Order: sequence, then C-alpha cells, then structure tokens
Amino acid sequence: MPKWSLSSDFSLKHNPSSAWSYGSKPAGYHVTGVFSSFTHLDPEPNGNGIVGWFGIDNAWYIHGLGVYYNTKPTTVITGSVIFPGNSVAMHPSDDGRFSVVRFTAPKDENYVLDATFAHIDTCALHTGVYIIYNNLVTLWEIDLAGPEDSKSFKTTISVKAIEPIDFIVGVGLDNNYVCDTTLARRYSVSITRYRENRQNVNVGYQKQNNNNHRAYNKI
Ligand SMILES: [Ca+2]
Repeated sequence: MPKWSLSSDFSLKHNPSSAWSYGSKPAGYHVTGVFSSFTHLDPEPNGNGIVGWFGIDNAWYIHGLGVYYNTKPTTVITGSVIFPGNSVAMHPSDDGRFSVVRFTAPKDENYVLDATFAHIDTCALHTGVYIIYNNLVTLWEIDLAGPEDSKSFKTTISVKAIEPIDFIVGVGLDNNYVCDTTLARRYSVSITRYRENRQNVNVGYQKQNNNNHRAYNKI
C-alpha cells in the first residue's frame, strides 16, 4: 500500500515535494482560506541542525511562521523547545497566520489519515490544531493545552485526485503565538491508500460548526 510520511518524506530542497507541500493560511477564521506556499528553506543561523521552510516575508526569528525539521537523528534543545530527532514541527505566525502542511491526493482513492500533534515547548499554553478536507470540511479540530499535551486523530476518507487535506497549526485559544511549537509526531502524519477497500468510508468524522472554529481563533 502506498504510504506517505511527513517526516520521512520531508524535503530540504523542494516545495511541493512528493504529495506534500508546506505553506500558510491567512489570520482570523481562515482555516479554509487560500493556501500560500512557502518559498525557501533556511538552516537555523546558529547551526543547531533545525531547518525551516518560510514564506517570502519571513526567515528565522522574525514571525515564527514556518514548518520546521530537525535534520539530526537526536533531540535538539533550542531555547525552551525540545525537538526530537528527524521530526517535523509547525509554528503559527505572530500575526495569527496558520502554519499548514498540505497533502494532495494523487488519485481517487480511500485514504487513511493518522496524525498526532504534540506540544514540544516547555512554556506551551494553547494551540489550535485542525485537519481540513478539500479546503472546506473540518475533519478534526482540537486545542492543545500546556507542555507535552498530545492528541491523535485517525480516520478513513474517500478523496478525489488533486483534492487537498490540510494539517494546520494556529495560535489557539490564547490568541498568542508564543510557545506554540507543535510536533507532527514522527511517522504518524501519514496517508495510506487501500486499493481493495472501496466502500463508502467518508463517515469517520463529524462536521464541526462554525462556533467551534471561532473558539480557537479570536482574532
Ligand atoms: Ca498559542
């Protein structure tokens, strides 16, 4: 079965790469807003082994907005962040923009989504995490609260070719981007295609109402 893993597929050169792309969505209640691709990858300037994909207006220690990867196989401690080896983390922007990892389905199939998000900043407060199907339907929406909080999601969904599934990290209930570094835990953000299981499986979630969305985004 084909399988895509955000961490093991992570590209240091290309965006998009494989079925993954790294980018952002605008501030406010815009988890279904327009996706903007990040443009460049920069190594952390002090050489700690972390790299980040950023948008054209951003770089290290400016807005925070990015998708980050620890190129080392061992844990890196940087400031108050404890970053596991060869892992991917996401961080929203100081102005409320969302960090987004987008999976674009290569063909019509049933896909298994399996994701775990975890706080890795020792000063973590609240962070909003979302999974959005086709830029429209909320599959999952949760609040991470406090250091080491971790939450998981798994479902099977029927997806058509080129439809995107977005894994999103926002500033959350505290409406503040400080300490929001969120790990997309190694190998657990993945999508698996089942060629022989074609029954209607688009039922593994409940559509959320807009009030819930706003609860995580008070901008
Ligand atoms: Ca926050």
